[in-house]
Amino acid sequence: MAEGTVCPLCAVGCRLDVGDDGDRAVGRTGPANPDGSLCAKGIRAPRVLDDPDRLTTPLVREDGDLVPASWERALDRAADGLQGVRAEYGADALAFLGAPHCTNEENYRLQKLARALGTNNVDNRARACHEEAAGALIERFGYPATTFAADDLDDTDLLLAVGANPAVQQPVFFDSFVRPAVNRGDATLVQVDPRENETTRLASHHVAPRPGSDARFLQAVCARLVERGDVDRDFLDERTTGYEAYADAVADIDPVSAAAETGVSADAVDAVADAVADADRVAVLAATGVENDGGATPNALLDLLALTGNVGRPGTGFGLLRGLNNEQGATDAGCRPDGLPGHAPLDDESARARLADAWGVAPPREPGLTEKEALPAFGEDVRGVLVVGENPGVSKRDEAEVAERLASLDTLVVLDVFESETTAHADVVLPAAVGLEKPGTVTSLDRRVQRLSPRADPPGDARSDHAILGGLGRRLAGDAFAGDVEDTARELAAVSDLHGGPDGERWPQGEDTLYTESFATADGRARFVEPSFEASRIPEGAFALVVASRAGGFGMEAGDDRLRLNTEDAAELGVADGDRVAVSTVDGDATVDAVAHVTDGIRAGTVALHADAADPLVRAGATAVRID
Ligand SMILES: Nc1nc2c(c(=O)[nH]1)N[C@H]1C(S)=C(S)[C@@H](COP(=O)(O)OP(=O)(O)OC[C@H]3O[C@@H](n4cnc5c(=O)[nH]c(N)nc54)[C@H](O)[C@@H]3O)O[C@H]1N2
Ligand SMILES: Nc1nc2c(c(=O)[nH]1)N[C@H]1C(S)=C(S)[C@@H](COP(=O)(O)OP(=O)(O)OC[C@H]3O[C@@H](n4cnc5c(=O)[nH]c(N)nc54)[C@H](O)[C@@H]3O)O[C@H]1N2
Ligand code: SF4
Ligand SMILES: [Mo]
Repeated sequence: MAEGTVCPLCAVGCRLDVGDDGDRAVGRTGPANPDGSLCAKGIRAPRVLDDPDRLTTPLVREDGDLVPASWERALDRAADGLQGVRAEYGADALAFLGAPHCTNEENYRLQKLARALGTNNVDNRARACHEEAAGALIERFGYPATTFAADDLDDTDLLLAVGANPAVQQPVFFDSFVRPAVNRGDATLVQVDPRENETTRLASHHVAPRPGSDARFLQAVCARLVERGDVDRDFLDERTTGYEAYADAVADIDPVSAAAETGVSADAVDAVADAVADADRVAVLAATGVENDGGATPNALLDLLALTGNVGRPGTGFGLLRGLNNEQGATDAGCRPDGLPGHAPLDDESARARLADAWGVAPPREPGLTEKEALPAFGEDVRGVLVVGENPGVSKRDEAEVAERLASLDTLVVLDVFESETTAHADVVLPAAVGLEKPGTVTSLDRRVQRLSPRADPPGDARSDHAILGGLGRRLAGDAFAGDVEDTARELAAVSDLHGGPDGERWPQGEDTLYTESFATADGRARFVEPSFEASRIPEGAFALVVASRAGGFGMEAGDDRLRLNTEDAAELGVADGDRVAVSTVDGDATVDAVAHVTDGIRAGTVALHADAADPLVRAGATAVRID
């Protein structure tokens, strides 16, 4: 029996316990933190337990104000609100948004409620941080998930980190599995990122394509491999489809013009192609930096792996470096509008039959709205919303717009542990327990499903999301929502091909490496698709903008207002290190102030800002900026 519980913060999945002082966590040995270490964030995780701002009682809106209410009354109000919308406008006027901080069982219950009421409008917001990589993985390999086991990275020869900063964002994963492999001399780390970051220190090679041109760089590497015959012919013949058409298409990409498009030398293309060809085992580590080009970069990375037979063997494959603690599990449990629990397609008849058996009603067949599609429809096609443990009220896209949308709903029910921009618009707020206070399972960034063990009681009248969703579900859909977390876990195991493996093992059914025999596609083969690339244009005199740390700081990190600016560019602009500069969108719609940080750690023509500082620019849709 594993000790302690799982860290409630990030998808690394370290084990920890609450220390004697109640304020700090102590590490417990676990598969993700084999030496029992924690990062600075994890150590502070227990602070939430005694936070005086925790929600401790249900709230309902009366005459414009949120006032305390009994659970009976609050749940009745919530159920009546949602049922009223369904009766008047139909089930597709409801949307269910959850729950990357919640357990697999809670997420399963949430999507079950949506589908039992007749809609596939169920999604989770953390999907957005890996949307394009996940989409490419589904289309090409089958599952939106890391294909390898983190502890197999000690067999890897070449690690390719693209748009990722695991040294900071997944620190214990990095220190447990990446750093040792590189330091032992077994693995080489090559980094592709427009700026240097903390991960760069471990890299033997840092390639900095112009922002927006990573895909072209990687396609040129693939073209080189194809041209030189450095491909795995047996793998291509036996395990893939579409290679011939793909090879024809990349034959048109020549390294010299690709170098001009990307601002990276043709030699760098060759150097990375050589490194890939020389390695027996190649693994990719990709995070939110690959999400900027409609899937072109993740697709090029999957091309590279499939071309060289670097998937389906230990120490090879694609690492989807998930962010929040159960972002992987929320999606696996079915909180996606286009897939059922266990990533079964909506039209999978055997999955549908199992669900109908468990629920008494089959899920709808038509895909629902994604969260991104649902938000603009609030107040129009979407009238009633249930939000579990996320905060759509804060959006990099447009805060005021989202606030207006939330306010225009007929009914909004929110399960959270704190008041937020979203609870401010709610008709009913239901106080939830946090990860350290509840049982269930969560799934790490490499598919490991670990059991939680409650370390404290929820404050006041707060209840687990599982219990709250049970209360709502029984009111709205009857007895299918009875039972405890164990019952839900058994049901999930019965309806999903992925769930129900041994505690602490990876899905599916304890498999460490995905796709050893076949891919999870219709014909069992990995698919090649036509490579796509659209060059982005940076206007004369403007700089390409890179935004880092978009994932925020779990509310614990202060943003930084430094503008990273290349030494040559600074000289040309007459800006010195420490000078205050104004950073504006090209048309001048939005401007932010920043402090120049002059460095060779960013390529010329490109500047970088922390997400907090860049927010107004990002909301204005800026990919290029002017500096004054
Ligand atoms: N402005 C802005 N926008 C962002 C980001 C950002 O940093 N800033 N980051 C982007 C990224 S990478 C991501 S992953 C998403 C994250 O988006 P969200 O999922 O909205 O992220 P959080 O704000 O971490 O958490 C949402 C809420 O969950 C609550 N919560 C925590 N644990 C539990 C629990 O066990 N039960 C319940 N019911 N509630 C719980 C918290 O109190 C918080 O109010 O946002 C994206 N958008
Ligand atoms: N301490 C802490 N850790 C966290 C979180 C947290 O809030 N605090 N949040 C978690 C969450 S929800 C998430 S999603 C993850 C995010 O984890 P990451 O995605 O690793 O986070 P970032 O540092 O935002 O981005 C990584 C890199 O992408 C690069 N990048 C930006 N644009 C491009 C581009 O066009 N091409 C390339 N090649 N690179 C680009 C940036 O320069 C940056 O170095 O972190 C998780 N871990
Ligand atoms: S790396 Fe992630 S899971 Fe591990 S202690 Fe830090 S925040 Fe928690
Ligand atoms: Mo995220």
